[in-house]
Amino acid sequence: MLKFYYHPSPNPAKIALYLEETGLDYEMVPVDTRRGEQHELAFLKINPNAKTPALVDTDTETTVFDSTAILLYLADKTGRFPLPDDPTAKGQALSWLMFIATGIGPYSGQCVHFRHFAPAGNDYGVNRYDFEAKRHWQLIDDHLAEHRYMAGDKYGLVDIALWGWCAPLPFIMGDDNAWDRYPNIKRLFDEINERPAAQRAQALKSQAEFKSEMDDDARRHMFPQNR
Ligand SMILES: N[C@@H](CCC(=O)N[C@@H](CS)C(=O)NCC(=O)O)C(=O)O
Repeated sequence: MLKFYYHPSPNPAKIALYLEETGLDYEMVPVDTRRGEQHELAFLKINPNAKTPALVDTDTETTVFDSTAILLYLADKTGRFPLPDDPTAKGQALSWLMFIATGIGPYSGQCVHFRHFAPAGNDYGVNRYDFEAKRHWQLIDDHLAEHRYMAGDKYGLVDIALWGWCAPLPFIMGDDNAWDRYPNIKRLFDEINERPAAQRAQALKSQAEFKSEMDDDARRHMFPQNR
């Protein structure tokens, strides 16, 4: 049995999609980060980084945190959506997977922070992260202009990782029309959204009550540097 520590946000969404695609038996454990549950001692034993997602594999008593580590762990454990065997294809798949983990995720996250949540007067930060987020997403769009999927010729692990970050793209960019800039990502996002597994992954958020307001209390939990 897999215990999946989840919040309805981009990195956990990757794991929700993987679990739904594979039909693995799992239990969703809500972690309401706007209520500070990521800082509870029991959760820190699972993820000392105090973020979602995390996974406990009770079959092997293994704990895994960080979305990309979880994807690789599950692909290795189950053989579903594996990395390619061919070294060249594997190199490409790993490169794009890590580009999403270390580029798309952190730059988009900081872009959201400075654009929507930091106190006013951070023009330098907004400019820096807006530029880097746009540059990263453009590299993905350029790649998808030449390739139907992120790695190889079929839907796979890297597409699953990318999907997690696609839904908030207009919010990240602060632009309701942001999809106009990224037609190739939109094509793949729409294709994945048609998959029943993606619809089940999106519906997971309705299985628990997550706080939606970003009030002062939520800000204290999410941005502890301001305490
Ligand atoms: N590198 C980590 C990042 C995890 C992360 O930033 N998770 C966010 C949700 S997308 C979170 O739990 N934020 C709560 C907080 O920062 O307190 C991963 O890929 O899992």
